[in-house]
Amino acid sequence: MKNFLSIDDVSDPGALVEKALGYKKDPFRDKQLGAGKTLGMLFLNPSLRTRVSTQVAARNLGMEVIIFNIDKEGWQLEFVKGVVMDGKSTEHVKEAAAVLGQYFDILSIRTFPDLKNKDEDYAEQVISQFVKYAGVPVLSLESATLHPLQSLADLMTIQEITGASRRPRVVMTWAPHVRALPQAVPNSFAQWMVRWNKADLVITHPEGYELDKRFTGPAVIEINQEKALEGADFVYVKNWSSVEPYGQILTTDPSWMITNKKLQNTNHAKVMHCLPVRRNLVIADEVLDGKNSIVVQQAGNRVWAAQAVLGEILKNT
Ligand code: SN0
Repeated sequence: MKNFLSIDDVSDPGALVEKALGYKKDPFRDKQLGAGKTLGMLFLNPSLRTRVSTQVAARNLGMEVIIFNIDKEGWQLEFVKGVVMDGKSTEHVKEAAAVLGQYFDILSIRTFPDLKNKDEDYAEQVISQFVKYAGVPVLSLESATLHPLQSLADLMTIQEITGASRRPRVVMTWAPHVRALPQAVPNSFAQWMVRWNKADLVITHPEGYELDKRFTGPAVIEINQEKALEGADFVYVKNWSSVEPYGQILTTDPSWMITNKKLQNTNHAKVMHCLPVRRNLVIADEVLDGKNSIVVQQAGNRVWAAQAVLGEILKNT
């Protein structure tokens, strides 16, 4: 593996899930693999789980980590080519990425979309320029349209709970929110689930919240949430803003919130969310505090997912 930007960088998702589960059982089995290597972590946006779990994962492999909150502590970066830089931005990504590539063996980046222009966000103009100019492997810590480390941890969690039993029914449901959020988590989850092909994926959302087909592919879309949830083994809850028109809140209908009543006709479904989650807006307290919630286990698995990916990249660096 060279870069890790999406599932397209993964030749065998099932094997990567198994590798992550292996690290969970034996965290230090490759503790020399990253000795003498440094991971740079650049944040253009906030992070809790991704930041800390990746740092722990890197340490388990013997790596050094340097974190840079470039949005708060760096010069304002320019990403547009050929502009006269007489405005707010001080430094072009061409120099910034190339320089950072001199300091690290692997460069990781978190960058959210602006949610203003779909073409720009979906072209991944921030992370793709780091790939172009850094000259070292680049690892996504969530980009404008995808969150692959999250998705790997999600699959790992489903695999861990399902084991060798029958193919589970996984329902990803939209839930209300007060802010316009990226589509990165649902896009990525759908893409990984489809490619992994070890579960049946159903996506439910109010009309108008259709995700880009390039990520959801053959997944079943059901706009009746109650019908979608019937018989679910896993309910993956997430808000996202609309794709068309881009980045809008079309409804905040509270009846889409996940409550115990909503879970009544599921197959004792386990409830997942990438976190952070706004209680009693997205998911009710009774669910998050109940026995069906696996959000903490899911977040815990972020370490092993990050370790599996770093382990793969380190093999080639
Ligand atoms: C981000 C998202 O992509 O939805 C990060 C998820 C890992 N979530 C948020 O930005 C939540 C913001 C909020 O105000 O609740």
